[in-house]
Amino acid sequence: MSDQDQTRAGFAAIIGAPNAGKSTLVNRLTGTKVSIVTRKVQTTRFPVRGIAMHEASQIVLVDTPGIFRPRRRLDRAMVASAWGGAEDADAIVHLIDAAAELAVEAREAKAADHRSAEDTRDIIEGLKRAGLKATLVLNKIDLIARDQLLGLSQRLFDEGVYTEVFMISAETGSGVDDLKVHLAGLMPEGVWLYPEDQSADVSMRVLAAEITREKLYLRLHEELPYSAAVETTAFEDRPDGSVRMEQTIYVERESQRPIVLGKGGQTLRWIGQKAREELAVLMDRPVHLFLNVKVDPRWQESRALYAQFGLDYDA
Ligand SMILES: Nc1nc2c(ncn2[C@@H]2O[C@H](COP(=O)(O)OP(=O)(O)OP(=O)(O)O)[C@@H](O)[C@H]2O)c(=O)[nH]1
Ligand SMILES: [Mg+2]
Repeated sequence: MSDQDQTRAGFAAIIGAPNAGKSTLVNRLTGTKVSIVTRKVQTTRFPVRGIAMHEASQIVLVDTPGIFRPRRRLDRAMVASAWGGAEDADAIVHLIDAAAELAVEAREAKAADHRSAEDTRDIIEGLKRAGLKATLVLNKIDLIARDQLLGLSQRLFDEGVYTEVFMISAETGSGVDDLKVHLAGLMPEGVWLYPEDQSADVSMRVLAAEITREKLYLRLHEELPYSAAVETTAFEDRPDGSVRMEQTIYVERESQRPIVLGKGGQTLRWIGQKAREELAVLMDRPVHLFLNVKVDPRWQESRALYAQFGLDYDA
């Protein structure tokens, strides 16, 4: 076997503030949708694995929940799992929304940019405390002028926690290939952890629930805050080759049920239709999807839900 044939495989954790573009990057690197993306912060709730190949290297990308100052139980579990993903990884990517950073520096920032920059500071401090080194990746460069990036990357690099800097747009794909080559080189020598043609490691039940949650947010991002969850309660392969699924959307308050249903049930129908269409393409077969809405003020306190997503209830 020549050097070229030596297979490599390992884990690369993508950490960053909420909304930095972590899930967009993981989908881009794997070339498929493994993780849902929305304009809302705190979209990703549990680590999702996407698998990318470069030559003889396999990179198992761990898309983590955003790291921020946690208040509720679900927040704590999400942040703990993000750090857990980083500590166990062979490579850590710290993804930063460069547009938000620059807006703060230019004093043109919105509240969300300030939060993002504060979370970035916390992550840098966390890396320092844990003695971890990361690859710095500045994202959303499609939104900013190139000449502003140099100063920003220098200032961040001077923190002493980064080994390399990349500038990318996860959305357009600019710079992403270089990053992939770099990560491939950081993977330790070893046999592949997944078949070469597999691009995700997330159960269809969970991914299906995530896709419905994405449509829910897409349609109701203003009206319905963070307080919804989706669970796939039945998943059945039918003899005719189709799949029959039932899902429950949990909301926290009775007043949120009519919002999800919409007038004459049309909002729920739209969500179901969009989710079904995407699932049919993803699974390459017809999908029958049945949604119902339940009010459960305590879904965020349900141990079963945490277990389903591999989160630590007691974090
Ligand atoms: N303009 C631009 N927008 C981007 C880019 N990457 C991501 N976005 C947008 O940023 C928003 C957040 O993207 P996500 O991929 O969901 O971010 P995330 O870091 O996974 O967010 P959480 O899961 O909430 O922590 C979405 O609206 C994306 O379309 C980029 O390179 N350029
Ligand atoms: Mg995400």
